[in-house]
Amino acid sequence: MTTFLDFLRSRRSFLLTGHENPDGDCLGAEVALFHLLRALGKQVHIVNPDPIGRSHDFLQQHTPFAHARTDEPLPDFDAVVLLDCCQLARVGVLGQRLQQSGQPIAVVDHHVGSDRGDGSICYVDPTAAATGALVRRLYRELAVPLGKAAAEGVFLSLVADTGWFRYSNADAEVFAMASELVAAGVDGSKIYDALYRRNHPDSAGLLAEMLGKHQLRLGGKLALVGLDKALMERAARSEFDTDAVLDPLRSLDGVEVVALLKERFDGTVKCSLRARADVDVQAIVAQFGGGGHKKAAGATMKMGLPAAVAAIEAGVQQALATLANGRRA
Ligand SMILES: [Mn+2]
Repeated sequence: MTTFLDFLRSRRSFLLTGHENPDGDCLGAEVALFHLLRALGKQVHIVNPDPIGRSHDFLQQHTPFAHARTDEPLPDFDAVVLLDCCQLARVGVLGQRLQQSGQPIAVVDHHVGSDRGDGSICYVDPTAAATGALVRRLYRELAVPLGKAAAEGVFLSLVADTGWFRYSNADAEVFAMASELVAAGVDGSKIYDALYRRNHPDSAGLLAEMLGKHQLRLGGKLALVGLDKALMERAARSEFDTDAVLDPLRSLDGVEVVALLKERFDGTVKCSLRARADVDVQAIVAQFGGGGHKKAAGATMKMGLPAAVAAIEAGVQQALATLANGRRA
């Protein structure tokens, strides 16, 4: 932590970035760190590999976001901070450009093993519910008061990664922070509406179609949905968040693991796993070079959709068997 704070103090201009298709935690943490560094008198730019999605565009009211899907040169910077991920490989083409810059790379993250990523300076705590919570701690360490825009960022991080306080990672720190953020003027219901109540009219039909494709396997312990390229393309056109299929499947009695597999145009499959009980899904995706948390993890699998479905089923089956053996022992 001290080394990390010294790093923030010693550098002049920062480029903040995160993983491809940035989610609420990534964006919220970027917002909070942007305003922290500005309060310290630093120059700061947020440049993400992808543009900000429509549901998160309210953040741009108080915080400027750029993305690297243009030919524009990068702003000047003498430090990079990777948020909510630890590998330049997850930052798309921008990752290579940042590596080539030769500037030091720092990591703020809460994923398992992130201290072994591409950062030369790390502030990593896998017990933290969200990356935004780590940035909130930095404000305290540096005795910088949290402004309204940064408070919204931290709140967004917390709700994104705890499923609006429903997951087991919603610990005392999360609720204490949330209480303080609401007291500071964050309007949670306004943020909820901005995120989830402006969906494209096609969304209901897409959700029904995707849920209709679900299969229950392994005696009902695995709920799995495979989405082919054509359906993914239609979802992208309506900016449909495919994660919406996870919760209804997670609600089924007896389901221990939910798997969402999305076919991509480069021939790979992006898989997302969610565990309801004791299964460690991070260990399952690790076999395919993925990562994440014990109860929520993902990987990019270099194989076709049918092969990926079979591989995930085998991985979950093995994990369930290991768990059963452990319980018997
Ligand atoms: Mn996160």
